[in-house]
Amino acid sequence: MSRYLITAALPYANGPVHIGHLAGCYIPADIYARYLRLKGEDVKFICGSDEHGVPITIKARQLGVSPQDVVDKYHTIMRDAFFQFGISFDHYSRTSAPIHHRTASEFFKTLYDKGVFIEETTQQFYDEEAKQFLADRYITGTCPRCGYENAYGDQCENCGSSLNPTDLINPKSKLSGKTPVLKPTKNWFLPMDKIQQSEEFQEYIKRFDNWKPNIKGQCASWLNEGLQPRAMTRDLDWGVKVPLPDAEGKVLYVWFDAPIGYISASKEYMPNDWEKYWKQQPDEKDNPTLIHFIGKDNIVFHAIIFPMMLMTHGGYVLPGNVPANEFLNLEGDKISTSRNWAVWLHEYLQDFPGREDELRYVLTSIAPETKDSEFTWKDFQARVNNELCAIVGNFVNRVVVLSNKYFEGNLSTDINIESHPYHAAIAELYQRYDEAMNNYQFREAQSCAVEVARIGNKYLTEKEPWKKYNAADAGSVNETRDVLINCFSIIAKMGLLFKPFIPRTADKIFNLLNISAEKQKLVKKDNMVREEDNFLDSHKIKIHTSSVILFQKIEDEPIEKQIQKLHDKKVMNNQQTSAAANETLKEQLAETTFDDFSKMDIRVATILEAERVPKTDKLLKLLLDTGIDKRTVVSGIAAFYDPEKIIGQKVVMLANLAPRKIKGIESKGMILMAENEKGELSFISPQKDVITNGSTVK
Ligand code: B3M
Ligand code: ZN
Repeated sequence: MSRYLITAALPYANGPVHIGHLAGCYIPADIYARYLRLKGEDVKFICGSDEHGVPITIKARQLGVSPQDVVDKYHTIMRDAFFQFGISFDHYSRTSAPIHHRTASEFFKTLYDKGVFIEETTQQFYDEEAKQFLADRYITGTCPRCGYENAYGDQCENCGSSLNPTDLINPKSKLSGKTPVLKPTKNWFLPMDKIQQSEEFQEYIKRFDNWKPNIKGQCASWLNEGLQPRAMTRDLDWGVKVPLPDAEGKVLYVWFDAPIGYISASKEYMPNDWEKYWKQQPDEKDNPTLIHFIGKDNIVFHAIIFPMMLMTHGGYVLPGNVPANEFLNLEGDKISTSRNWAVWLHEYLQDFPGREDELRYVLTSIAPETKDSEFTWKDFQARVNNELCAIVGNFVNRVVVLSNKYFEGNLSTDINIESHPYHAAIAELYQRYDEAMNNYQFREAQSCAVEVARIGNKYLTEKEPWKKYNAADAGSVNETRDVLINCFSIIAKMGLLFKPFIPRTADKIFNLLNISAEKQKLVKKDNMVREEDNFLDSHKIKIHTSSVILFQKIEDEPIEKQIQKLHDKKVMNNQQTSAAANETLKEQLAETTFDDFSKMDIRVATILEAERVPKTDKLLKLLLDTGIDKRTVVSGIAAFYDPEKIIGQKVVMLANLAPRKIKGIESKGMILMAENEKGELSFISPQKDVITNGSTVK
């Protein structure tokens, strides 16, 4: 028996969980944990809510509540949804737990005392009005690459460039709306460049050769580029306080404390034994195996940064595998929380009560194991109806109905159920199943279980007891009984293989056939994977029910409803976004004094020349006649206007905007545009010809 510590990524407690989370991480982790338990391994499956980080503070601010309120709400919603879907965590904790703060803090202190960190003072943006340093996400400004005016300090969502806050043109604090100032601040950096060179790390990364190609590939590209030191502390007030005297107002970087959450949750669950699942043992053979299930956006943190932390701390085992999945898309579009393009688990549970296994089955059938994949409601319906109902459920029910018809459910007899002719084919499926499971190929493993049901259906159809049974002929009665018992044996095996995938359905099968929990094991004998001896006892086959409906067919109507619901959400969401934009606008307007307004020199001008700015999609370089001078303005309107067609166009401009350089061109002023809720832009021009260049707008 080996010891395994299995983790699933700690979900951020700033929103509920959707099918993308389930398919990407929680179902695969659960399948693997359940599979290892079937094999009799010593497994601890650990997870919890990630309750720190900037997204949570932003959400709290949006809702006007405290970050603790936000995480309390979502922690419960997420934990309950996981439980309902049968995700069999041994423990589900949270990073706001005191034991986590203590554990993360001690971990940091150990690294600090060992001199692992580099202390460095850097210039960070500071909001003088809110009196605090600003996390990257709290700063917005114009993207230097594409001119998009609402880029974040870490990324422009328009062109996808990753940015530093100091790259932004005209940065503004999201807290006060004011221009932030640069102020020096000290932080502690993990010297990832140096650790990358260490012998221990070089030895560790040899493991990547046996990992899934998507992880190997991503890690290789990070390592080839060369890792950079990364700050492990942040100037923020929500999180685990930095345990140093000169670190007032600083917390641990969320990606430093979150993976330690796996350790603190283990401690909370096994106060006396947790080290057996985390630490190197006196005899290397006894070392536990650590496996992290995650989505692809978390690879670097689990395969590189966390191992570096464990390594520099010392004493811990390093991850044995990080089987990350790619992303699941929904009805042709990326799943997005902010756009509300998702199937939320709590909503699914309301709309399809008691049908958790159906969703588990479908999400595994289409799991994004090697590349992004797609969920559609029609495909969901087809897989439930054509596979679960028509193949699996139908087989079980046919056998139960026939057993009642001919034997009143009592088939108890003395036969060797392993002797039936399909035994060899099923034995082979067991080997394929086992190999696929060990390689984290859960789609393939699940299909082996379905294949067992296909074999059963075929066998029953060939034997056609409904034609052969004759109550007056003892030979035909016995043959029918044998056929049905063989079918139950196939059903029992199928139930065993299905257990990690659709556990509640498997339990229904085990109940039907009186198979106790101790017998639900996969064992290895003569190098073959198989079930326990006497797994199904032929004496015990007494069926106490007249029919068994494992799965209900899904009709068109509820599917149409779901599709409609998604599209309604999209429309509603667009309206909400523009409503929110209006709110912001109202606030901004309310704050503008007449004095502020009078400072603006707004006037009419005419476009004399227009050309695209090379290597950009959005920008046009314009020469304007402003009535006072001729000047160059760079404007992000290329998606809406062809340069050739706007020569001679009258526009309204802000003429006294401080000049700024965009793509190396000095831009003096800004053209004012009207924008609809889709973000489409239009010039605003005067109605009457008497308005000429230089006329002012007041
Ligand atoms: N909370 C990111 C995420 O939910 C992060 C994972 C932490 S795992 C230690 O995608
Ligand atoms: Zn951009």
